[in-house]
Amino acid sequence: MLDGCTPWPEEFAARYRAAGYWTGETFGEFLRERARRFADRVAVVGAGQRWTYAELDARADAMATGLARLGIASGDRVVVQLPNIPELLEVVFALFRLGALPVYALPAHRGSEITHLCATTGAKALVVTDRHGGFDYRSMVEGMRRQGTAPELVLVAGEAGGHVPLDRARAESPDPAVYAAADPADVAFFQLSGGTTGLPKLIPRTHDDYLYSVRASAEVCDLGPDTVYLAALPAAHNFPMSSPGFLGVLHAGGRVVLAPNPAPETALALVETERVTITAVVPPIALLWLDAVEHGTQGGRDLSSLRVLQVGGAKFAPEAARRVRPVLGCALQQVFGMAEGLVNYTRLDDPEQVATTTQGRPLSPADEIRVVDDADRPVPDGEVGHLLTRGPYTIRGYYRADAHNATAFTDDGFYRTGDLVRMDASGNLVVEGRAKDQINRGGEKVSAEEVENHILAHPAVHDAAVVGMSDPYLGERVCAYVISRSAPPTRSELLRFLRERGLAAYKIPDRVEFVERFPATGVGKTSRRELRRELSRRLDAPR
Ligand code: OOB
Repeated sequence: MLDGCTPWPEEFAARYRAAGYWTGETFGEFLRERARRFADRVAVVGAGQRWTYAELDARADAMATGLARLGIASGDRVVVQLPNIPELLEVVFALFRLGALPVYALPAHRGSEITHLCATTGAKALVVTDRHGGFDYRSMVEGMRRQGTAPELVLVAGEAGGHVPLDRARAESPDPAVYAAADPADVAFFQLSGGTTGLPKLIPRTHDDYLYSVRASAEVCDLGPDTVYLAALPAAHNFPMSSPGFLGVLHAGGRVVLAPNPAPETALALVETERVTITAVVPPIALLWLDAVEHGTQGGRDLSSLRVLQVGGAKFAPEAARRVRPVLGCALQQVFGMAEGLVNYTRLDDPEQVATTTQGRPLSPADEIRVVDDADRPVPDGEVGHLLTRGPYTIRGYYRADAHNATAFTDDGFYRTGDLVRMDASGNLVVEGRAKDQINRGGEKVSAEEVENHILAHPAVHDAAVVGMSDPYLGERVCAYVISRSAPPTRSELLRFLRERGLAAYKIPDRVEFVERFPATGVGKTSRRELRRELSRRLDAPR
């Protein structure tokens, strides 16, 4: 396995192979085989384009050949930061053909995150789009160039500026000599963790483990050639990629429709015109859709094709969950997953009570679940504890992170999810809270420590503590407590400072409180728990 990664112990690998979970297929072969089976069916629709399976396959070949001529070879890492456009699929399958490894960044990431991803993975190239969501990615790259942190090769979809246009990278005729066979047991790509530490961690996923989760997810979600899946969330995230996501849909021979954004007027129009059957959103988007259909501008839409709305990434309140069927006329499926592996689903034939009040049960019979107390002892049935997990598609370690891995995993290889859950009598998990220093801002994960480090870089800041504050719409927002030196920066100055450091917009604090000192724990550490309490008192106080 790639240096810096933790393999599954041989006995587990042998077991997963014997059970038929790990089949030895690679992503390169996956598309090839799908293209043979479903050649003339439409595979992907988006940004004014409509490609069949055969076209997607041919484009991946042409792009692979072009990328090889630009110097990309087997084993190279390439940071891919593309919005929901068909080229995202073309590029990643081209990289798989070459045996190169995509590093999946989200469109919301900025210079700070992209620099870190490029550095940690030693990326050979970076693929971005020109503009998306009001942001110019070329200027981000230029900023990185000035600091000497951009890879030499930068490909741009659209108007390339001074960079290599993606459209011109494609070779006229494919050269099969450049394709390289990958080892199915080895790393296929990197996902990004939501993070609880100073810098986001990289998650190495293998062909064997990820393709298993894709196949099993497609089955649990009952996908088939008639499936039309709307990718409303950014497709590089694990949820719309593999739970069952666009990969699950390609596995089943269905059609992937890429939405440029999840706004109700964009996404629900696509549901109507493309006859979408299943889609996936985070809770705040589900709320927007419910309101837009029930009380707003989208009431007249024909959503009759929609069979399943998947909601996950953050806790979906039961009150909102119960509105899905009456308002949208489809089933609700809750999805509680993580880029590290484990994905739980409520099943499509579950009683309404289960679908609206639980976060489902593990995808695989081989997923091992432990609910434990602070000393790793199992809690009594039905009680809340820390969720630990191990299984055929859950990583055994982050990339190049030995010190962090020592605490993020148990000695026997269970991943400490940081989630507080209870298992109800039906065997389904209910997420009750979180023990990790992470803020879940409507599904977007923010590491408190990462944001604190950026605030601490401000010369007028003495200390910083970042906590989540509850929010009716996003679930949580980001609040920064700051102790300043003699001349405190203004709020807006501090926020501008953070933006200029190239921090993703969703990590920029929604609220800043300047204080004299922080409450301390017994040993004198800053008590984020006490700060959260203080904050909720403040928010509850009459103005
Ligand atoms: C998904 O993946 P990540 O890596 O962005 O975040 C994982 C974390 C979980 O550990 C948990 O804290 C939270 O997000 N989470 C949920 C949840 N789904 C994820 N918390 C409560 N209820 C849920 N339904 O977010 C992700 C990956 C694959 C599929 C779905 C979500």
